[in-house]
Amino acid sequence: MACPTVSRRFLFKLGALLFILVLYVFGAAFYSGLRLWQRPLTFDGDVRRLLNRSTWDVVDVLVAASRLEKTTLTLPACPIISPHLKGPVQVDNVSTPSFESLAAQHPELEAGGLWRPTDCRSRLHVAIIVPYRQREHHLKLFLTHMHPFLQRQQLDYGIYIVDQALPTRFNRAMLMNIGYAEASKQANYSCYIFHDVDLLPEDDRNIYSCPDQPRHMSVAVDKFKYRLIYSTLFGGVTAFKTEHFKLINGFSNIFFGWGGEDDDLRQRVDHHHLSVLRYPMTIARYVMVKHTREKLNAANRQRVEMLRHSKERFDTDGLNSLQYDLLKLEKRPLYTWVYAWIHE
Ligand code: UDH
Ligand code: NGS
Repeated sequence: MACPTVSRRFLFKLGALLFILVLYVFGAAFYSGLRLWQRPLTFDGDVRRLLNRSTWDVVDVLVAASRLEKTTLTLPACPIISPHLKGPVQVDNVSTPSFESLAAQHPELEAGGLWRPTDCRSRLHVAIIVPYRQREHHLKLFLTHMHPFLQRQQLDYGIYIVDQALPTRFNRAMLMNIGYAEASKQANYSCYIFHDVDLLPEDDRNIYSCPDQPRHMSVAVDKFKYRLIYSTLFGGVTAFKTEHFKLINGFSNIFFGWGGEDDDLRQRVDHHHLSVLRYPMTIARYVMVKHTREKLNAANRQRVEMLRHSKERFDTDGLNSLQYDLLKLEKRPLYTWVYAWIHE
C-alpha cells in the first residue's frame, strides 16, 4: 500500500505549489493594477507601449484596456462635422496676455499643451509643429488663437514649439524635422501640421486634418491680399499624414536662413507622385502677424542654386540624416517646448 501514500504526498506538494503560484499571479496582477490606477492613462502612450511588451504585462494590458473602456473607448466617435464650428472668426493680432494668465484661461489643457474632447472620441490625432526663435509676441497670439480654434474642431492634438538655440542661422526646415522626431516619441500621431508661428487662421472650417494627400493650408494670406503668389507655393502651413512625411524623408536639413526650404519640400512631394490639396481660398484664409526679418534669418543666397540640385538629395538628406542636440524638452502648460541645438 505504498502507492497511495506517495501519491498523497505528491498531491499535497503539487497543491502547495499551485497555491503559491496562484498567490504570485494574483499578487502581481494586483500590484500592476495599482500602478496603473494611480496615474492617468493615454491610449497611445500606455496601451501601445504595453502591447509591445510580452510576458506578463498582459495583466497590465488587461487593466489598461478595462480603464480605457471606461474612458475613451465607450465614448461615441465625434461627429464628422464638429457642432462647435463658427466659420469666420475674429483674429486678435494685438493683445499679448502673459503666459501665466493664458494658462489660467486654459485649465482644460494637459501639460505639454495637449487636449482631446471629453464628450466624444476624436477622429483626428494631430501634432502641430511650430519652428520658433525669439518671437514671444507671436507665440502668445498664436496660443491665444489656436487652442480654442483646434478645440472647436474636436481634435485630439498637441502643440510642439521647436525652439532653435542661438547663435546658429535659423533653419526652419530642420526644426520641422526635429519637431516631428520629438513629437513622435511622445505619441503615435497620425497627422502632422507644420505651422509658422506668425500665421493665424481666420476660419475654423479650415479643418486641421491630414487627408489622403498632403495639404497646403495657408492658401490666402492677408499680406498677399489673399492671393496665392505662385501656384506651387508650399510655405506657411502644411499638413501631412505621418506615412507621407516619412515617405518623402521629411524636410531637407541644409537650408539655413530664409527661403527655398518649402520649395524643396514641394519637390519631394511631386517626386513621390503625391499631389497637393488645398481648401478653397474663401476658407483657407490667414492673418500674418507683422514682423521684420531677423539677422540670423537673412535670405539664403544659395537657395536657388540649391533647389536646382534638390532631387539628388531626397534620399540622403532629411529625416534619415537628421542630427541635433536636444537641450531640453519641457511639458509647459500651453505647449511642449523642444529646445534644440543645430550645428551649422
Ligand atoms: N521664425 C522664428 N524666429 C526667427 C525666424 C523665423 O520663430 O527668428 C519662425 C516663425 O515660426 C516664422 C517662420 O519661422 O513664422 C518663418 O519665418 P519668417 O516669418 O521670417 O518667414 P516668412 O517667409 O516671412 O513668413 C518673411 C517676411 C520677412 C519680413 C519682411 C518685412 N517686410
Ligand atoms: C518664395 C520663396 C519661398 C517663400 C515664398 C513666400 O520666393 O521660400 O517666396 O515667402 N522661395 C525662394 O526664395 C526660392 S514670403 O513672402 O511668405 O516670405 O516661402
